[in-house]
Amino acid sequence: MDFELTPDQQELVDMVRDFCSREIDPHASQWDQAEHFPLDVFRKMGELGLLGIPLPEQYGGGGGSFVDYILAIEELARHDAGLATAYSVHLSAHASTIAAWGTPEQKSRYLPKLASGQWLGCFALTEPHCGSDAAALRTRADRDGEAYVLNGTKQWITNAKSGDLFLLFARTDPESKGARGITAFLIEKGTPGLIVDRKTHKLGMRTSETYDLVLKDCRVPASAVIGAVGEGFKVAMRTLDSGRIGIAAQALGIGQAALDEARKFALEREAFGQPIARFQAIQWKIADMATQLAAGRILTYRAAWLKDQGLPHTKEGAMAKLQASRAAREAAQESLQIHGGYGFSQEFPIERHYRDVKVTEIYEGTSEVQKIVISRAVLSARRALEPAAR
Ligand code: COS
Repeated sequence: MDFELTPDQQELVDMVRDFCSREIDPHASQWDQAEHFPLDVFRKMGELGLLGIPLPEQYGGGGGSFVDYILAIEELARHDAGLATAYSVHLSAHASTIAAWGTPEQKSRYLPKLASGQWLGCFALTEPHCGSDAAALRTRADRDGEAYVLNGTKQWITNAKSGDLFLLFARTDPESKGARGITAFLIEKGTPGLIVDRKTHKLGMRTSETYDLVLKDCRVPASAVIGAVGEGFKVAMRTLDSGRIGIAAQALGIGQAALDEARKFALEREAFGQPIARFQAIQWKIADMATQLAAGRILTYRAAWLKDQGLPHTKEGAMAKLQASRAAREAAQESLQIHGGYGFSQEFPIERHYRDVKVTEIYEGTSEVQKIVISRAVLSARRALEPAAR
């Protein structure tokens, strides 16, 4: 068992931190207020190699591990959680799915552009009537000769406005119900009938752009299918299995930022003649924040490590997300409380972390969905025999 980062991993974290302090920290608050997604800064992350960390080298990726990606997103989220959302969707939900399920043609056509940041990727599963119950999706893809014609509406699509390529899930068997008869497609920007529609104005993560997507007689060639026809739900679930580890890491980054701010404020702010860090009421909050985040971090790194070993990680990823997002939300809440009235103002970054963190308990599966995934794994007879289920 080894709990240390390798020298290369430490160098990666330092590099991301240095990049963020130069390119992101001076602007993060202003981008948040303006709901601005800084595409130019995102592309610079491509120049640094961050957008392709775990993608195969033969397609322009870095050939690194999933743990490396987790370390990068955690550090990025400490500085700008909205950019970390764009990063997670682009690399984990989108490009990594192409690497895992794409044909050689799809990989050579798309991965180099995605790894370099020339193209931006999106993931379109959720619809207005279904989020947690993903298998209830209604978007249709009807076969017409050598093509499919898609109709439907997708919601909560990160990166949609600036996006170049959409990984989208639709029902190819009109008779099917639930998880069967769903197929995944890769649809390029500019395809007639692919319409980026209403913008969603959000509580937090305001540096990531979120739009509805409407498909109106959108015709794509049969070669746009990724994975086998009818296997789309499995593609989506496998993608979310690892995506959730990334969201756990993102939550840890936000939670760490909240803890950092709490520490700084508590050491500087004086009340009743001494720094408030001297009061046990504050010390206990700091201790709880640090401990819960550390627990989330261990679960997150372990889930990422399992993925790197090619071992099952569905339950472990769900556990990581459940714990890390809860710890981070509580850390943001307590950090704001430590700041007192200042925490409620825009003068300190904690109000942004407080708004940003909430969605980590909602997207890529709510905490309640994570509990469904975990409890099913623990309760199933086969899984319950494994030591990891204890
Ligand atoms: N990996 C591979 N296959 C999986 C899987 C996984 N992690 N999870 C489920 N499947 C397969 C099942 O094996 C089953 O296949 P068979 O019919 O061949 O046996 C099929 O998918 C249906 O599985 P299940 O019956 O468990 O599906 P449910 O409709 O009950 O859904 C949950 C289960 C709730 C876990 C799923 O809908 C989910 O994750 N929802 C949240 C979606 C989400 O995170 N959305 C956010 C989008 S991005 S913001």
